[in-house]
This record gives sequence, C-alpha cells and structure tokens, in this order.
Amino acid sequence: SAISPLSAQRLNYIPALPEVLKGAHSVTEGEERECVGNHDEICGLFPRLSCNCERPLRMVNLTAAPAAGPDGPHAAHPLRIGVVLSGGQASGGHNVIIGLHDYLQRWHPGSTLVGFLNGPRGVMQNNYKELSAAELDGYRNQGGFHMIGSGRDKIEKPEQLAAAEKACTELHLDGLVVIGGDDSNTNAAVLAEHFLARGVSTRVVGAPKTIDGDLKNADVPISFGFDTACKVEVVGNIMIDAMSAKKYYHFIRLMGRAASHITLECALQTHPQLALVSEEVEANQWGLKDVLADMVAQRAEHGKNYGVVLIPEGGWVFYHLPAAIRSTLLEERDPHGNVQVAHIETEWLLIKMVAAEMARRKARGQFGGKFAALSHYFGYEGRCSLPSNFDATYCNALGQAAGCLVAAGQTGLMATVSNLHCPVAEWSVGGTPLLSMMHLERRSGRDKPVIKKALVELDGAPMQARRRWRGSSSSTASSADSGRAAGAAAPAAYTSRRAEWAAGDCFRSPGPIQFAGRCADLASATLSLELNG
Ligand code: FBP
Repeated sequence: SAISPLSAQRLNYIPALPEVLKGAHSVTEGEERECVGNHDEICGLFPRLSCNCERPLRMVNLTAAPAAGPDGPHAAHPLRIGVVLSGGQASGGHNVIIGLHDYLQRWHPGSTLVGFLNGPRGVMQNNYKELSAAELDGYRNQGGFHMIGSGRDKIEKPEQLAAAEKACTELHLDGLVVIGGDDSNTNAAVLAEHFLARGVSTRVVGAPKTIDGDLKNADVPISFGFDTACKVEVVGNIMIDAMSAKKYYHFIRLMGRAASHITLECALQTHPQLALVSEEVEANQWGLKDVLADMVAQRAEHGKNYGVVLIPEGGWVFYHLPAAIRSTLLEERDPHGNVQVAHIETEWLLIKMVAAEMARRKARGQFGGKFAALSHYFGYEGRCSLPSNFDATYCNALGQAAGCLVAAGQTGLMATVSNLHCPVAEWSVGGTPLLSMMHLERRSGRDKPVIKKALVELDGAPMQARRRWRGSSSSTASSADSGRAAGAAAPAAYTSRRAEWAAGDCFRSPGPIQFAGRCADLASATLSLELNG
C-alpha cells in the first residue's frame, strides 16, 4: 500500500524502554489506594475486586528481580491475550498493542495475541483476528486505530457480559487488555468483576487512552494521545496569519468533551488573545458575551481588530447555547450517554453572538473598531497523527506493562507508567486498581459507579503556578535533552500571562510535530505535564 516516506521512516523508530522492563522483573505490592469517592459503596458494588473490603486496594509495581522465578510474570509459558481498542482514536494505540506483543515474544515465546475487531462489539460478537508479528511490524509508531478498529459499544448489560464471557472462554484467553478512556475502563472493571464472579480465568487490564487528557490521577500522569494531539494542532500557524493579515478574529474549537486540557495546553504553547477554560467559566459563571466582547473592544482601542480565541468543545459550552438548540442536541448521544459535542459548531455560534454584541455597542457609540471572524474546528486530525516520540514510547511501555500484569495474574488494574518527567530509563511501571479511580455519579437518574473524569484544576500548576523548572535536578533529563536551559524558570501558567496576551501580539508558533532533533526529545512533552510534575 502507499506509505509515505515519513511513515516508512517511523516504522524504524525504536522506543526506549524503562530500565525495569529491560531485564528480569517481578510484580510487587505497592501503596494502598482508596476510591476517589464513595469508597465503601464502590467496594460493595465490586465485592470480588475489592475482596469484600477486607483487603485494601493496592497498586502494584514492577521491580527488578535477580532471575525469573517459576511463578513470576516471565516464567516462560505461552499466553493467550486479547486486546480491544475502545472509544475515540488517540495516537499511540498501535504501539500499546505492539508493546504487548513484544513483551509476550520476549518473556512468553509462543504466545498468541488476539485483536478484537471494531471495539467492544468485537468482543461480544467474538469477531477477531490473530495478530502476527509480520502484520504488527507494519504498524510500529503509526497513527490511527485501523489495525483492528475501534467502537463505542458498552459491555455492561447481563447479556453483553455473557457474550464477552463466552468469547473469552471459547478463545481460552488468559487476559483481555482494554485500551480506552474513562467509560471504557469503567466497563473493564465491570468485566473483571463479572469474570471473577463467574470463575472465568481471563484477567482484565486497562490502558489509559484519550486525547482529551481527562483520564489521569495520582498514578496515571496523562492518557496517551494527548501529547500528540496538542502538538498536531496548527493554532500557531493561524496566529501568525492573524497577525499578518490584521483583519480577522479566528475562533478555534478544540477537542475535549468534558475538560479543557487541550485548550489550556494549546494556550500555554501559543499565547492566544483568549482561551476559554470551561471549568473556569463555569466556576465563575462568566457571561461569555461580555468576556469576548470586552476583549475585542479593548484591542480595537489600540487599533487591533484581529486575534485568536480558543474554545473547548465541551464542558460549559453546551449549557451556554440557546435552549432550543440544546434540546435538539440532547437527542444525539453516544452509547455511553455523552452528548456529541464534536458535532456542535460552538465557534460559529459564539461568533454570531459577539458580532451582534459589537453591532449593539457600535450603535451606542461604545465600539469604534471592526469585527470580522472566521471559525475553525481542529479535532479529528489530532487523533490519528503519527504519534510523537513521547506517545510512541509511553504507549510501548504501557503495552509491555499490561502484558506483565496479565502474566502475573493481575486483574481489574490499569497499566501505569509514571515518573514521565524523568529520562525513560527511570520511568516507573506498574498497575493501579480501576476501582481506585471510581466514584458514584448520577447518570440517568441513578447513582452509577464510574471512573471520575479529571477536569482542569483551577488552582493547578498549568493555570496558576510559576515555579522553578526541574531541569537542573540531576534525576531529570539533561537540559540538552529537553531543549530548555537547566534551572530555567518554569513555563508561564495561564492566568499569570493572559492579560498580556489579550492586549498584545504575543503569538508563539510551536510549528509542526517534530520527530527528530532537539524539539522532538521526549522531555519536550506537553507544558501541562511539565508544570504538573
Ligand atoms: P474518547 O473519550 O473516547 O477518547 O473520545 C474523545 C473524543 O476524541 C472527544 O474529544 C470528541 O468529542 C469525541 O471523541 C468525538 O467522538 P466521535 O469519534 O464519536 O465523533
């Protein structure tokens, strides 16, 4: 098939491995964990995963072991593992599967990897293909989910759980790796509990995926795909165009169904006139019309009738729309009950709203400038790019971690790779209980145990903090690796700079995603990750 020279070159990229995955290792018990909310109720709803609340929930860590023990994760017996991609695409998904494959080939030769087709539906319909080494080699470091496809079906109802049980039993699977976001990993916990209750020996392990960046917690620093998506967005180019032409406002909508992480990261990278962080708008009950119109009016006073506004697609946006539009949109939901915010042209609606307000101000003699605006939606293209070096490496390690957890007989865990601000060799690898990420949420009129979405924290470092960057510490990447001077000040947090960005022309263009050279280095992962530490 037609493969571009860059895609071909990326096939040869070899992701570095955390030290612990390079040699013999074992799985050891780690720190205790509590559910993020409603601990007792969640444990009560998952009695087997929580051992009837008799034992604390615990992380597990991979630690170096002198030699392979007979019952250790790499006692060399072949395994049969299924893998499923669930939900929206995110760059690096193929590398999770390839990392899993490489782990099995190295530590459990003769193993079989089964790829369920088109998402969770493939599990329920027992629709799969065996993934050969030759086929997988063609997807190394490639974007997309097209090797096996994805889908948004749920495995939740008794008949769906029974269908999944039948498939995993018939295929004699030792494990099922669910690569998905918060909803998909909630389903993974339900499935793991069901399998334990039914005496099915298939262990269920999750991997954190979503460009939205809202699946993260103390043990999961970031979901994969976020880094690439933020690096693909071409906001910086639009900014240079705005500053050159000096005649348009560009309203750019970015993905993030519930959280504004992508919008915030793109703002930190490119310095727009305004970035609406939905969590902040909601918390302060800001009137959007005035926030936007005041910025436009202030710039006009200085002869500037142009600029860039970043808008998250989700969160508050939906609730600021006229009631009639809202009720139509409410009818369109995905199988998880999510409103399809990707289909709502909020940027266009906001332009109309601001245009009307500027006309009103002009009629009253309160605005002497011009307001001409263009709308853009940057979303889907950010989900399937060739993964950044960071995502390629992170995903490979996640896949290897998932393989190790299944081999060690673990179930109901999410594979974790942390310490991501350090050189790859120092990354920590392990697993954390899916239950520990859960709380009860009111959905369709009843309390449901679900993985809690991580929204932008208004007092978090990317919004607020200004601290010393860790570049000078000996345990971190060298300054040459990172592209920043050792001991340099941390990148600016959004709130400390936004007034300056609103008034001036502080555009910053990070350029296209880089795969080689200093700007491609792993330590140049997102500013949000760097600030969060
Ligand atoms: P996931 O949560 O499954 O990763 O998907 C998130 C997302 O990329 C959102 O940002 C976007 O709103 C949505 O998918 C679009 O969904 P679809 O692919 O069904 O149009």
